[in-house]
Amino acid sequence: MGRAATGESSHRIWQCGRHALHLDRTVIMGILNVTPDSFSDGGHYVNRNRAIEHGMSLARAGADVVDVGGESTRPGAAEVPAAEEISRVCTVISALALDLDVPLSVDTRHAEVAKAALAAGATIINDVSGFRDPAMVQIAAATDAGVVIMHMLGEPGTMQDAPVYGDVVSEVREYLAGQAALLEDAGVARSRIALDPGIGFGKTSKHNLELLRRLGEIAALGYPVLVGVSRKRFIGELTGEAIPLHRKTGSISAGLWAAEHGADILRVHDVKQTREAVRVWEAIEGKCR
Ligand code: HH2
Repeated sequence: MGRAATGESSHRIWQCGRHALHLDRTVIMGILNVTPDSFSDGGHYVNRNRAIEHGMSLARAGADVVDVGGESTRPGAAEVPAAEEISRVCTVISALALDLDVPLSVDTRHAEVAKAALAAGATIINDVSGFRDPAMVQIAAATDAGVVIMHMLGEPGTMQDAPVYGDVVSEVREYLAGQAALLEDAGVARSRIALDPGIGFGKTSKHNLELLRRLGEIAALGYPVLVGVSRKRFIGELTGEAIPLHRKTGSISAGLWAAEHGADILRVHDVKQTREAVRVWEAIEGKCR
């Protein structure tokens, strides 16, 4: 069952338009890539009907949010013209918004795409470029959408070219805190903001592991924390699985570890398996059901 609700709550919530996502249990964000070239499922859901069916199946499998993306951000991916990205995501979002009561999020770096997606029915802007573009900040401020501020070093095309940090966790935390303050100054309510360390975005495997190990330092900022480890390269490096589709077990392990150490929202491809793993872990933890 989805976790979005309307109305007041004394629990921690992430407010995304009319949806209030309760964070007393882990929120699962299912990934729907309407792209020909995403690193793990590129080309699977370019067809509109297949994409819509997959979005519905993510919700049936237990996704609390469905995150729709029309541009791959894998290292070296080609940039997509905004009109093409809009046409990919908006037809799918508007169809899903008619049938689903889980919140829909748009995974985009482009302000005009975010604007069109919100008009089509999305209630979350997931910006992997961390609201660097003032136009994106303005759109967030002019609406009541939830926002995900993600940290990325540089640009997708070059971000994996030997990324260097002094202390990766402090630098990512400082960046996220600064961007959250910027959005709040622009008028975005604190309750709408989630932070994401951006696993794999301008980070080596060592950086990714350090960020996960010290996730509590990011959670200590007090905002909901989103983590995306699903099928990523560092999981393959650890398990020896070169094929992203075969990285489910490693992804779920990392996701559960993140949930135990401060992640409120897990962005995943394998919703059913992650939902089951989280359910068992939460029962052992004694979290309410
Ligand atoms: N990772 C990807 C895309 N969007 N958004 C957030 N907030 N956090 C992430 O870790 C994140 C993200 C990359 O994964 P995927 O969408 O599967 O691949 P691609 O970018 O190739 O479409």
